[in-house]
Amino acid sequence: MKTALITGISGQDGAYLAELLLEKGYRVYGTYRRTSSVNFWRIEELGIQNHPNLELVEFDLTDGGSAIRLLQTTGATEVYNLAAQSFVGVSFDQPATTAAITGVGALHMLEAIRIVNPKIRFYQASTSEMFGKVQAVPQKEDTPFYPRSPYGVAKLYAHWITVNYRESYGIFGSSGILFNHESPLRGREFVTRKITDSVAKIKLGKLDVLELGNLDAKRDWGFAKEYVEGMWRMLQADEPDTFVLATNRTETVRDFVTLAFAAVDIDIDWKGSEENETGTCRKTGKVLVRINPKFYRPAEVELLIGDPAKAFEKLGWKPETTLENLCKMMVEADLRRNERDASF
Ligand code: NDP
Ligand code: GDR
Repeated sequence: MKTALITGISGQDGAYLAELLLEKGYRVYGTYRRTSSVNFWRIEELGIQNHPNLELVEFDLTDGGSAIRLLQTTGATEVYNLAAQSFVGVSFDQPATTAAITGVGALHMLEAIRIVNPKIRFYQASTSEMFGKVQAVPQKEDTPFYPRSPYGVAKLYAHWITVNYRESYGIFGSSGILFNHESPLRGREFVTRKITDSVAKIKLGKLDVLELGNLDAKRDWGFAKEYVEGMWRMLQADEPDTFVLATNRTETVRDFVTLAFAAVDIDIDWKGSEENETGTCRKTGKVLVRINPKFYRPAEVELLIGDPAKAFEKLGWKPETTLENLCKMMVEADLRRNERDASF
């Protein structure tokens, strides 16, 4: 039986990856952080929390010694490093914490691999945020990096230290440069899920207006469940490498809002510009979306669109779910949750 370790199992990707590896017959160790109230809602929604081959272990990525013990005690031969302070907005307020977890955290895992068992295969969760300020369109593996947030800078360190351990010590370290991927399990602080949850609440009369920041930002949004399959494929390849996973389609935040309202049969009419822009219901004239500058970022990534050709060619990976279907799936899940639970 293959044994895998996933850091960050309480997050979106950790939950989907655990589900996938359990289906493939792996023994899975998933790490979570000690907090005053640990929350496993994602693995509970997937129904895997009591799976006999799943073991949850307490771990903090900032603790290098405990990374060594973790590899010694679990005997994992594949390590997926998904844990991170992953919210770009927060990284501007907590840059040092972000650097320690999101950047140096990857080094702790790589050092532990070098010490405990250099044959362990390592996946690093890199990100399109490393491309940041547009240097080329679409972005691919050889596009120059220009991160625009403390999060992006920290991830760039983690990416290069993975490449460095591959080249210096022959460690099988692969880096997946994943563009935004979403799902009903996405955290509510991220824009897609904030939108789909708010649209569900507006539809059900639980919320009046959705407040957002930059509506012009363009993102390449895919379905998370398909992206974790790509992570797994990277660690099954003959050689460690760097791969972009993306859909090669980009849309604005405004477009995603329009799609989400369309999923509940509300037609949105956009009026005004910049801070005064509003989205109104075409039928009733009621303002349902407005700008709140508090959601603007000190520096923005304006346009992301990725070319996943290398992943298709070398891994046979390609995205399947359209943005329309992804958005509908998320709105429907949020409608169900909001209907079921009055305090949701
Ligand atoms: P989430 O924010 O949903 O999950 C992050 C996970 O990291 C959580 O389980 C969190 O635990 C854990 N974590 C945070 N800090 C620590 C720490 N100090 N020690 C141990 N665990 C910690 O992220 P996603 O699932 O969306 O993303 C997974 C990874 O992929 C992240 O590294 C992210 O940066 C990266 N990524 C994500 C993309 C996306 O679009 N989703 C795109 C590209 C890269 P807790 O629940 O306790 O907070
Ligand atoms: P991102 O995702 O920063 O791309 O990072 P997020 O959903 O937070 O923002 C996407 C874009 O939407 C704009 N935006 C808003 N964002 C949020 N969160 N809330 C708002 O109210 C809002 N209004 C407009 C943002 O300015 C931005 O342009 C995600 C994370 O999952 C990272 O961990 C990952 O590495 C990247 O995707 C790829």
